[in-house]
Amino acid sequence: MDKLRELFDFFDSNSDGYISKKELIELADVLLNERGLGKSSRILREFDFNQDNKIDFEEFTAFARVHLID
Ligand SMILES: [Ca+2]
Ligand SMILES: [Ca+2]
Repeated sequence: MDKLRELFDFFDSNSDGYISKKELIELADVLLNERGLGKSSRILREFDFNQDNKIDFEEFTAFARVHLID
């Protein structure tokens, strides 16, 4: 799962260990080809399990399992 870690770090541009809503916009754009706040809000609603309004690595893994791995 090293690839996921790399991907996570890539989108965690300020390296605080979380993918914030702002960073999610970039992620949705690059990985899902969908622009805008709406998509990042949807990802947050779906995968922000502990509801701290950002995506940690564990939540990102769940996201990747659904959206990135066929
Ligand atoms: Ca971050
Ligand atoms: Ca979270």
